[in-house]
Amino acid sequence: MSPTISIASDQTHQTLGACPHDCPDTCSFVTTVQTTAAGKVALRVQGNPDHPHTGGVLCAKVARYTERSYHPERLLQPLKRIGPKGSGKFETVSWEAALTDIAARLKTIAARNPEAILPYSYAGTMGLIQAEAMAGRFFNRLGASLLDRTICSTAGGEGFTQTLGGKVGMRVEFFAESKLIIIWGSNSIGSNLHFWRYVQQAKRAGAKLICIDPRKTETAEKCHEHIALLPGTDAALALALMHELIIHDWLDHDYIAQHCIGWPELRERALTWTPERAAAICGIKAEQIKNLAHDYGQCFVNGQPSAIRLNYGMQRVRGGGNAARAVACLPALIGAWKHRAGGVLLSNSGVFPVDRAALQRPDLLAGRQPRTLNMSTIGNDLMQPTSAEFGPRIEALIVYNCNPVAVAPQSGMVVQGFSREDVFCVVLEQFQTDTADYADYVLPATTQIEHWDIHSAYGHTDALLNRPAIEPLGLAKPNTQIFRELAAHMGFDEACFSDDDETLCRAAFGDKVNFNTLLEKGFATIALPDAPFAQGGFPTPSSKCEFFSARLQAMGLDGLPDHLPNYETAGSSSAYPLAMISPPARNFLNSSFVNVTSLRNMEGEPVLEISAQDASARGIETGAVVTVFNARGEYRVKAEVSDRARPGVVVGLGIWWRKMGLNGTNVNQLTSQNLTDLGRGPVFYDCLVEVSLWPIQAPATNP
Ligand SMILES: Nc1nc2c(c(=O)[nH]1)N[C@H]1C(S)=C(S)[C@@H](COP(=O)(O)OP(=O)(O)OC[C@H]3O[C@@H](n4cnc5c(=O)[nH]c(N)nc54)[C@H](O)[C@@H]3O)O[C@H]1N2
Ligand SMILES: Nc1nc2c(c(=O)[nH]1)N[C@H]1C(S)=C(S)[C@@H](COP(=O)(O)OP(=O)(O)OC[C@H]3O[C@@H](n4cnc5c(=O)[nH]c(N)nc54)[C@H](O)[C@@H]3O)O[C@H]1N2
Ligand code: SF4
Ligand SMILES: [Mo]
Repeated sequence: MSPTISIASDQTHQTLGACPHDCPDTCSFVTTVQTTAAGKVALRVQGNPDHPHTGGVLCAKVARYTERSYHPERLLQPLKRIGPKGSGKFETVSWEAALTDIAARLKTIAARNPEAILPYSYAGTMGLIQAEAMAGRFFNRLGASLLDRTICSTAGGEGFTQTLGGKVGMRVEFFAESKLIIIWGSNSIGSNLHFWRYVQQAKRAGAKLICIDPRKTETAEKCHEHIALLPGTDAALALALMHELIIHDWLDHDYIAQHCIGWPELRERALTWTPERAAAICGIKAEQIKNLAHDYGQCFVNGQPSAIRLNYGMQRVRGGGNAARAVACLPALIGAWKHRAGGVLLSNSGVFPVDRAALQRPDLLAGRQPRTLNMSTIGNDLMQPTSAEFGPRIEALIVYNCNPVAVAPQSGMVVQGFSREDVFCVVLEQFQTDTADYADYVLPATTQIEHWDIHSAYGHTDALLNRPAIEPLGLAKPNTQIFRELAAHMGFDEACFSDDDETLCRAAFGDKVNFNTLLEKGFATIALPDAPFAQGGFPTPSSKCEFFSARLQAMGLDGLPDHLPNYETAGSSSAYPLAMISPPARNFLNSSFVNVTSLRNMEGEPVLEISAQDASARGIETGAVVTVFNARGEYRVKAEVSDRARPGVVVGLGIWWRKMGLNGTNVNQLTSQNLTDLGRGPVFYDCLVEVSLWPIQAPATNP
């Protein structure tokens, strides 16, 4: 089957692909390719009009994907470090020289203990093949340490798994039919644009929109109500909402009796959460909670569907897992699941029949059980000596699809770890990121229009196929090919290291998704019921919605959801009185695209949003350079006095590259390596700071 789907003219044709980025929308796209004497050139990338969720539209970032692929600073040759770590000084080397030396170094370390080698990756590409397919085989065969990939979603994911049984929920398209949509901890317009299209349809049909977010985002502005609570107080709000449902008897007693467990216990807990008690914690008016409950309760009374769109914004705090659990309980209380346009959606990634064992081949561990290290504490872990508890000191890092020096918490320590002269570091990258600056070898990787991949999604329920539109640029290779060749240099001769990328794509879903449909249309819809839990049947051990979780209790944890105060609670420290959150920027994708000039021009420069009240108390005006600091470090940035920030909360938007920061840092210089209550996730939005005009006498900086 040829990758050409239509002939647009003599010289151009179109190839179907999928957006690789860590975004709930996983768009289907069409690349227009021109064939020239010098080879194929991708002219543009556009949304696939035939894919309903994409609707022919891409976000501003990926509409400029060719600018990324053909960027003058694309890494196109293997590089070897010649300057000190972090200096970014490299010379070009041949693939053969690089792979020979890397294999020799890894063999020496593995001969002592392969667990001293750590793969470090996340969702730079969400593709199942360029992410962990060949890489998983390689590291399993090697017996390297395993990585717990917690940096984004494990707290909420675990909260949902303990309550509903998995990352499952409403089908996104049915939000268009909801009568009340609560957007909770998500800036849909910025980071889930195609969901917002369904919200617009619902709004036109009369739905009420409520946004729950400390920041007055572009999404909050367009909703009918905005509840600007303090970061990390969502569980208190959810419990007080339950309180109101109980005292007004806006409860679906049948649904609760048939499809839920732990109601008497949850009822008792919720009755302790009066709106007044919660309002004091959330920093809002009790009236707002009562109104929210009224709107939610009235949907039950009137038999109308109400839907909650959670995203990951509210679970990046100490109690994030409990907060997600509390919200996951709400639809069952009013029987919202009975409607296909009712319920809650955090992620639908759990519905995809991905055959991870076929891709990553854990059997290659051959009985070995390597330790698991948490990616969210990489700063600490790189500084650990060998010990019985920790195991061997980390001697080698292989980083791909991730930029930890910019995105991992408490970067002062991450940088210190990556600076270790005795850690051998290889980075597979498309660009010279903050992390690549610390590599011994940088290996050039292809972009999405240069390789095969296959995708599940987390904001809709279609599988997608991505076919290469052009040949790899320069000497760049797909991650899979790099790991294949590295395997050969290590002497790994298992047949699975010869599987090509198309074979891997076919193995991802086996016969559970029709590969011919993917080849022809670029996407295939997973067959699912319209209203998955209308009759209960949750994928929990009890098949019920578990208000009370016996599994959590068995782990020594609270069996019921509760509000757990932040590690760093606003107002609790006089030295650092402001809570800082650092949510995604609209024109970047985490730290990706920061180097694409047109997008950076739209985003402007790094800023700290601060309320007029907090700014004037510090003599700060828009445009002033301020220093944002706490005991972990300092970040220098321009202030923007803005009503997007509520009093007591400052917003450092987007994960800028450190090297573009005024003092070579970004927001993560300030965040901590504390972990969430469930899922061992990071607490990016549980972070107290102080802000002063610069220059000031900042306290001595601890890493
Ligand atoms: N344009 C763009 N899109 C993206 C990304 C990006 O960087 N840029 N990142 C992608 C990734 S990796 C992810 S994980 C997804 C999801 O990314 P999310 O983390 O869900 O990001 P947002 O949709 O911005 O929603 C976060 C919102 O939560 C708010 N928030 C912060 N703390 C709290 C809190 O304690 N409670 C509540 N209720 N709200 C809080 C923030 O102000 C922000 O508006 O987005 C993806 N999409
Ligand atoms: N302060 C703060 N920090 C955060 C967050 C926050 O909200 N606030 N959000 C967190 C979240 S939700 C997430 S998911 C993480 C994300 O953090 P990361 O996983 O690091 O995501 P990106 O910043 O997009 O970086 C991905 C890198 O992968 C590279 N890449 C893309 N495709 C390929 C490929 O095919 N091959 C190779 N070799 N490389 C590729 C890109 O060039 C890019 O440099 O950041 C977290 N950090
Ligand atoms: S980043 Fe998200 S919205 Fe943009 S093209 Fe990719 S999947 Fe679609
Ligand atoms: Mo994420």
